[in-house]
Amino acid sequence: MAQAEQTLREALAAFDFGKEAVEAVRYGAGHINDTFLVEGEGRRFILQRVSSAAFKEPDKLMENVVGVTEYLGREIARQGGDPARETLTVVRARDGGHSFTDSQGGVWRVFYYVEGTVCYQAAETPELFAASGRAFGRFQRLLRDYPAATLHETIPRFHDTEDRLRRLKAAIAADPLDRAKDCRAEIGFMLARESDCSAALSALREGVLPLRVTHNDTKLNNVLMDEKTGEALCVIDLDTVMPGLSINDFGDSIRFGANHSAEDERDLSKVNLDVDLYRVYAAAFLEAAGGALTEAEVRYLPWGAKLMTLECGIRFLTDHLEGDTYFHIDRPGQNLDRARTQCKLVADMEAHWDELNAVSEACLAGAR
Ligand code: ADP
Ligand code: GN1
Ligand code: MG
Repeated sequence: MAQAEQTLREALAAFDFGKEAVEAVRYGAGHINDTFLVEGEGRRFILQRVSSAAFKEPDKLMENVVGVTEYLGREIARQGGDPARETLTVVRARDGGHSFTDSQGGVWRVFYYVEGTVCYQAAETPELFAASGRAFGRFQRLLRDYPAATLHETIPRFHDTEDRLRRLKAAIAADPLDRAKDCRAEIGFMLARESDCSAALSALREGVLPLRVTHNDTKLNNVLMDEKTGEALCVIDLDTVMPGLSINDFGDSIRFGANHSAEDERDLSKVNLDVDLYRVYAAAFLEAAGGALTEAEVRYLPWGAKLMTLECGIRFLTDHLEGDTYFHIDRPGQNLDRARTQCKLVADMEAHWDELNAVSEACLAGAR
């Protein structure tokens, strides 16, 4: 797909920002959509071109986003909160639709910018990380009774780790850019964990883990923190809200946040799991989920962390081999660097496996 800038003007004209000649600037650190900040009359907006590489059915995606944000808005209001700040609000296009399709087939949508918030790229303090845990735990609880059957699967097999490994194997076999030779260690690391890829899926198939409505992309930078209170305010990036596993929502947060390095850090000596951050997040997530999780889910939390990290590494490596068509990159080799940090974190989780399981047991004991 062409640069979003090529049709940005068309998109700007399709929505009413309250004044003529609005400007848009690239915004945020998401890997998937093209995000712009728009200065409208008296308020700001987020304008996004939905990734066509990630999302094949953007209309269905928008149906999910509208359904979920409206539902959350009602629940938040019922509990005395402020829906305008605590969830996203979709702004309709001039033609009344929830999105606009440009002359090249790109799909654009607009949200109100949630003012007075900060979006962090790293868990700078344990308190901050705990706050994000409360936000995602609360998200789980708020959506507990959401009619799951009405949700479209926006990315088929999104957290199907077995399928992700199959796709990695296909990319290794095809190796269109002759890159596999430089990733032998990472490939070996991932293929050696083939049986692990089935751990959560087997538990789901056997009825040990339940399917729930989950966020599926619970990175720290997918929650906005209140600038004044430091508390988590608004869970964003709702494109992958689908039926899924609670342990994956837990695990993806751990993958990204329970360490002190960037996702693409090249010095792997800096990439280490911080078990204290893991502990702090687990307690906050479970408390805010308000008993929504079963004992089996709590016991599988370490698997959620390990599998989301392994799976994300598999996805980064697959994208590197396929020519970086899915995750945005700013420099060559970035997806390989990302894959390497994920391998390092998985190895660290394995090294601390008993401690991670002890966290679950302590949480269960505390809840009794
Ligand atoms: P991606 O799928 O590419 O990650 P996101 O929806 O997460 O896209 O948006 C990218 C970034 O834009 C976020 O990490 C956040 O910094 C910012 N952002 C998105 N929506 C809003 C909003 N409504 N208000 C304030 N910031 C936002
Ligand atoms: C993407 O959209 P963003 O940047 O919040 C990706 C996640 C990955 C993450 C890795 C729809 O998240 O699955 O875990 O990058 N989102 C999608 O940083 O594929
Ligand atoms: Mg995001």
